[in-house]
Amino acid sequence: MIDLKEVAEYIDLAAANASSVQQLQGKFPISLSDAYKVQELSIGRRLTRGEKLIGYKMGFTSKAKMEQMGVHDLIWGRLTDSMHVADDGFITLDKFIHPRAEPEIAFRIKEDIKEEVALSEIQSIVDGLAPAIEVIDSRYENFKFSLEDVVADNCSSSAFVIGDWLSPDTEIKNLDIQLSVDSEVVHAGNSNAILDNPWQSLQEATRLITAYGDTIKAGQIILAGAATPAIYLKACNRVTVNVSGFKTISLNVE
Ligand code: OOG
Ligand code: MG
Repeated sequence: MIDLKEVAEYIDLAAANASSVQQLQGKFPISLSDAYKVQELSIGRRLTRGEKLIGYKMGFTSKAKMEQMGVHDLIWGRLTDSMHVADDGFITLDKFIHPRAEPEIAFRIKEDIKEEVALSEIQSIVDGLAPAIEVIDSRYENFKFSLEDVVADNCSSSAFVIGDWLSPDTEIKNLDIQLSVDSEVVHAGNSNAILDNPWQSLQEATRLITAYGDTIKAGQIILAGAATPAIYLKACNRVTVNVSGFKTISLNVE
């Protein structure tokens, strides 16, 4: 029997020490449902250390991401307050293993959500929309993982920047999105790359997260998943994300 607490400690220590570990296969071969349990246990360790759960993230909601990482299933992970970086703030490379950045859209949830919400109703559960930069940092060697590996590793979540919240009526479909490094556009995409409609990602989040047994709470944030491939970060990079109609946001790497 694999002790899921031991697997959670293995992943949590890799993240806390910013040092990569071997993929679970072989050492800890676990099922997908056990991988979600490991995620909960490893985030539980962070919550015990005083971090607060402030939302969730969706992953592999675009073909660009699925193809870049070789995983073709929707996944979800948890966000804590310690992952939040102010717009135009800094991250320090030595706190990460091999961080990458990607452009996202964030939803702020208006009311507690305990069950799946239909796509036709989904806008009514949001009170703010914002552009976001997600920093992902797989705890596995060479940024390589299986579906179970990445889920156990909290879907590579490591940091995120959120722009100013705009009204929930703001258009988020069919918007141009640009990911730039040092003022050069590295990836250009469209918000409809996120499940053909970014609202669909929030719909899936309500389905998957409530099926697991979590309540998405009023005020929490959901990241919709990247619209373009991610890029590796290097010292002194300044990353910006522009989602048309929203103010450009940025992240500095030191
Ligand atoms: C896994 C997380 C995927 C997204 O936006 O699709 C993700 C990874 O790529 O390391 O965050
Ligand atoms: Mg992401």
